Amino acid sequence: MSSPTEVSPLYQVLDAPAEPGAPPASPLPTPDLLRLYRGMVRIRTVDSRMLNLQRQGRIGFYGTATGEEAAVVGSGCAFEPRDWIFPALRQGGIALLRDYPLDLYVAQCVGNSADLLRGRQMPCHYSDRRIHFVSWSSVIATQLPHAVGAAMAARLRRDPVVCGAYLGDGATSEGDFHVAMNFAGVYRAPVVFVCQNNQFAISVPIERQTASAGIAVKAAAYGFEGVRVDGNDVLACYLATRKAVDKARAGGGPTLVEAVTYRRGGHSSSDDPSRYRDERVTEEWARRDPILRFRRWLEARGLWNDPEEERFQTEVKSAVDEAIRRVEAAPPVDPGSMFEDVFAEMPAQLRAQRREALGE
Ligand SMILES: Cc1ncc(C[n+]2csc(CCOP(=O)(O)OP(=O)(O)O)c2C)c(N)n1
Repeated sequence: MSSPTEVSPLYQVLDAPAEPGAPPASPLPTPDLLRLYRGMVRIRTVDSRMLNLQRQGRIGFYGTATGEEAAVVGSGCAFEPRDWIFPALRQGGIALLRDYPLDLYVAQCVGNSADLLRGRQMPCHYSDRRIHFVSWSSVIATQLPHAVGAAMAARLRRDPVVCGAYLGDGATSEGDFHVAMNFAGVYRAPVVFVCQNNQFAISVPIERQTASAGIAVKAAAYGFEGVRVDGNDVLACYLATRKAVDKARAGGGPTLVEAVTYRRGGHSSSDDPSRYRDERVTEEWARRDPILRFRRWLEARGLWNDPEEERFQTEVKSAVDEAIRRVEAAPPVDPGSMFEDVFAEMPAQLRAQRREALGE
C-alpha cells in the first residue's frame, strides 16, 4: 500500500534484473514489440516536423511529446480499437497508433479545408469517432469527467468498452480531476486514468502542484489502485496499462497509472523553458531517452538494427513530407461553413448574419 509521504518504487521492465540462469524472456511477441518501437519513432519524427512548421509560420501552435513517447505509445497500445481515448495535449501519437491518416493529423494542425474539423479547433485537438478518439477542450482536465461518463454509458449499454482518460500532472489540481476520480471510484467505472507526470505544468514544477508523494497515491483516497510506472520504459507503460485495461473490462473498476517522465521540450511552441528551469536536468533526462533505451533492448535481442532504423526513419519522414505537401495544397476553409453544424435548420438570425458576413 502506498503512503502519502513516501514515494512508491517505480514499476520497471526494461532494466529489471533477469532471473538467474533463465534465458532473457520477452514479455510480448516480436510484432508487438516492433509496433511499440515504431510508434515511438513515428511520433518523434512527426513532432519534430510539426514544430518546424510552426517555426516557419505554417501552423499556429504545436505541443510535442518529446521524451514522453514511451508513456504515450506504451499506454496507448494497451487499449483495444473498440476502447475510447480521451486525450490531453500530448497524446496525438495514439491517434496515429490507431492508423489515423497522417494527412488528417497534419490537416488538423493546418486547419484548412482538408481538416475534418473545418479549422475550428486549435492544432493538436484531433478528433475522429472512426478511431474512437475524442478531442480535448484545451480547458485542463475537462476530458476526465467526459471519459468517466462515456465509460458509464458503455457499461449501462453492456458494451465491453474501456475509456482511457489522459492527463498531465497539472490537471490533478483541477476540480474536474477529483470529480472524475470520485465518480469512477464510487461507480467502479470501466476507465483507466493515465497521468503523464512530466514534472511541469507550463512553468509550475510538480513540487508546487501537490503535497502528496507522487500522483498514483491519490487513487487510494478514491478507493482504487494507483500504480507508479517508469514513464521512459515503454514495456512497463504497456504492461501496467494493459493490466489496468483488462481489469476494468472484467468489471474490476478504475486504475490510475502514473507514468513518471519528463517534458524535454517547451510546454508548447509558445514557451521558452530555459526561463524557469535548469536545463542541465533536461540533459540528464535526455540520457534516459525512451526511444534509445528501447532500441538498445531490441538490438541486444537481435530484433532491430541500423539498416532497419534507417529504412524506417526514411519511410516516416517521406510519409510526413508527402502528407504536408498534399494538405498545404488544399484551399482555405469556406468562411460560410462557420455558420453550419450547430442547428439542423439554420435559424433566421443566423441566416441573416451569414448573408452579412459573406456580403450576399
Ligand atoms: C482550466 C485551465 N487552466 C489553465 C489553463 C492554461 N494551461 C494550459 S496547459 C497548462 C498546463 C498543463 O499541465 P499538465 O496538466 O501537467 O499537462 P502537460 O501540458 O504538462 O502535459 C495550463 C495551466 C488551461 N488551459 N485550462
